[in-house]
Order: sequence, then C-alpha cells, then structure tokens
Amino acid sequence: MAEAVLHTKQLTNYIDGIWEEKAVETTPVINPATGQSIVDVPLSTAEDVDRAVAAAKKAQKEWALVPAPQRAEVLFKIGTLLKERKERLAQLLTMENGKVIEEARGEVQEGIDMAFYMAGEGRRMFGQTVPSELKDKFAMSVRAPIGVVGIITPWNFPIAIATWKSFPAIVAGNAVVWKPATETPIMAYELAKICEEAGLPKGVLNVVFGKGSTVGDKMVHHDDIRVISFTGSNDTGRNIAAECGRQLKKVSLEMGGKNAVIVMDDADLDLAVEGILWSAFGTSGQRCTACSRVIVHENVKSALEERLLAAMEGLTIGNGLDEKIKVGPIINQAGIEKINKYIEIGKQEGAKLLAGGFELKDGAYAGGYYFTPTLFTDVRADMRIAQEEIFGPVVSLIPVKSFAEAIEVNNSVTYGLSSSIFTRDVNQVFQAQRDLDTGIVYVNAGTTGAEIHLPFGGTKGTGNGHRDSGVQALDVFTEWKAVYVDYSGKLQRAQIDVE
Ligand code: UN1
Repeated sequence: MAEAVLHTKQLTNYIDGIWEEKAVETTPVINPATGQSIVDVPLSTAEDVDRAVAAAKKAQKEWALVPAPQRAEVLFKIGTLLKERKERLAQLLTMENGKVIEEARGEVQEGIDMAFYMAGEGRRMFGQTVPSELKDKFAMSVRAPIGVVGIITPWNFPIAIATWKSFPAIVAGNAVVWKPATETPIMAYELAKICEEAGLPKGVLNVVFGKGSTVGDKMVHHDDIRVISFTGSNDTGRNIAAECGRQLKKVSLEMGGKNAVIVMDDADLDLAVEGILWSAFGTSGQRCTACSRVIVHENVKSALEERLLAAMEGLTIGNGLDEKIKVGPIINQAGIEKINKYIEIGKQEGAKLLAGGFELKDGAYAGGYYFTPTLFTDVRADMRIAQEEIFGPVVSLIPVKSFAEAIEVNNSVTYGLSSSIFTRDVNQVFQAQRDLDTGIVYVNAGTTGAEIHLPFGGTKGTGNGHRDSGVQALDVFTEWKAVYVDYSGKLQRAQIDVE
C-alpha cells in the first residue's frame, strides 16, 4: 500500500459539524522519527472552547432522545470505517507519534474494537429492576446521560484512549468536546472526519486543539462541561481534580504507572524475557502500562540478566514505518531530556548500568529523538529510578529474596496501574492476583496489552477510582437514576406504610 498522505497543511477546529477557517495561531506537528514538520495544528482559543461547548450543549439535547440502539448504529458505522482505513490511520499514527507500525496497527485495532463493543452496549445499557418494599410499586435504576463531557487525551495513545472515552460518552447520549494532545492531533482530525462520515449529528463531537494552559483550563472551568475525563501527567491530573472538586464536577483520571514484572525462581525465564522485552521497550517505554521495574528472585537474577541482555541486542532502533524496526523514537526533545535526567539520577544513586543509557543522534538517527534500550541492575526499591515514572525505554532490575518481598516491593510505589508475575506455582498466582495493588494484573505475560472490554485504570496515585474502557466506562459518563412507579392508586409512604 502507498504511504498515507494527509491532504491538508493545517488542521482546523471541528465545531458544530463545521471544519472552521484556518486558525491565526498554529504550531507544527513534528514527526519524532525525522524531526520534520508534518502539518500545522491550531492553538485554539478559550473562545473556541466556548463555541464548542455551546454547540455540544445544543446537540446533546436531541442526541439524548435518540434511542440508544440507534446511537449505537452510528458507532457501528464508525467502527466499519475505522476498519477500512486501518492501514492509513496506522501510518499516520506512526508519523505523528513515532510508535512502530505494528504497534500503530494494534492501537487502531483498539479503536475498532471499542467502536463495536460500545455499539453492542447500545442494545444493553443495562439498568436494574429491584423489588419495592411496597405493594403495587415498581422500582428500577436506569443510566441517564450527563450532558456535555470534556475529554483530554495524551500523545502516547492518540486514537485508542480517545475512543475509550468518547465512544462510551456518545453511546450513552452525551456530547463531547475533545482536546487531543498538541503533539498528535492528526488522529483526532481523522477520527472526527470518520464520525462525520458515519452520520454522527453535528455538535455531538467537537474538536479543539492546543495547549492545556488555555484550552484545557477553559474546559475544566467551563460550567456547562459536567464531566472531565483526562489521561496524562500526574501534576496536571491533580490540578484538574482539585478544580473539578471545587466545582463538584465529575472527573475521571488516569495518570500513569511504575509497573513491575516479578520473576520468581520457578518461572519460565525465556518467556519472562519475552514479556519484559515487549512491555518495557515496546512503544519505547512510553506507555502508562510500560514495565519499568523487574523484581527478580535472587536465585535467577544473573540468569535473567544474561538472557535479557542477549535479547536486547536484537532490538532494532529507527523509524517505525520500517517493518523491521522494533523500537521507535521518543516523542520529542523534552522526553529525551527527562530520560537523560533519570539515567544520571540512577548512576548517582549507585545503580549499575548494564546496557544502553544514551541517546542516538548521528547518521541514520539525525533529526529524530532516539534513545537506546537501557537496563540498570542492583537497584534498590526506594531509589528514584525505581519510584518515579520515566516514560522511556529504561528498566530497573531489583533483586528480592522471597515472594512476600516481591509483592511488597511491587506495592511500594505511589502508582498502581499494572503489574505482572512470572511463576508456575498456582498458589503464588492466586496470592499475587489478590495482593498486587494495581488495577491490572497479569500472570505469565508482561504489563502491557490491556483489552478494551475490561476496565482500564489503577489504584493509588494512578487515578481516582474511575475506569476507562470496559462496561465500567459507562459509569463515568452516566448518572444512575432511581425511578419508582406506584400503581396502587393511593399514597403509599415508604418506610411507614410497610405491612
Ligand atoms: C497507555 O499507555 O496509556 O494496555 C495505554 C496497554 C494498551 C494501552 C496503554 N492497550 O498497554
């Protein structure tokens, strides 16, 4: 297939079904593999947000009255179009984000899966009927849409995360104002085009671009936005939560992880190496679910190190459009600087650098933002490299003496997104799934690869108890309404007229 081409030089806001005039202020979108500009993205204004919210508010009233199975049909069409354009979308995704093409295809697939899954939800959207305590009285609880929802999405999964949030919101009868990350707006542009083509009524999905300090702030403060769903950095998430708390606005947060793979001394070490390699260096470690700690039983520490080092040599680094490449670039220079900072911190803390630890700037790498897969060993659980999210291809090996210590170390971080254990001991499997304090637990697989029909999110500093994707996502975008229908023909007082 020919390489995908974007047929515009500047993206524009999409408000009330209209692709607007070109913006006054823009910023370039940079391909992190080459350093070259692909397209310009508007720096939308607070006034743009106001118009987007007004359009959403108007559209939502009618959209909420469309029966959910019919709303779902639009999502089904969206899924079909996403499927038809999968290769084009994957290529554009690799260009704007850098992830290797195989992973880009996987990410688009998450969007397709989410569309069909939520299309199915349109014919379920289950509520509950429960018996009333009174005769001739019917009681039920139903899901009601909330209104206008604001979604703020990150650059590392620019299409998948957007679908985890917008599709449940839409099928539940809400309207959306979406701010995608400035680094990766092309997926937003393409997805909005697809929604339009699939017949989503104007105003149900609106897209504004630009900086969080202007556009995100305005969304968070806007009285008519009733829910904010955010995935991104911890600091930003906490600020959003504080403001939403003040306004009593519902907020759903996913703010990263410090995920570990535990390797016990009875584990299949080759399988563990494969799991670590994929979840630590896939997406160049730029996943919230990425493995950045390996907690290894001391009996197999040197065997694991040896096999891991050998396997890391096979990791090809380069432009992700090349099918042979396994590790693509880092998103931008700021990302590289953050990783470099942690390499220095790790060295100062006394961790032993076994592999990598440097960026690649010359020859074939010139212009791009590349970092070598890195392995630290003899890391102590309380070191900063073992506690803080690095968001790059850096793994810290932490030796432990027992299963109990492994669990304790796993749980010693402020985050709680994903964890994994490699063991053949069935008792340890069940103890681990109970005791690992994370929202996602894997057994004999790495820390990445969540499926869209299960809840995605984490405990402790990862979030605030809500979940993306899965049927649980509907809880973010609906209110539970309790409905009582009394058909006795007389006034029956609950708690009082009970015989
Ligand atoms: C993220 O990094 O924020 O489970 C999302 C996974 C992917 C999604 C990651 N399905 O690794």
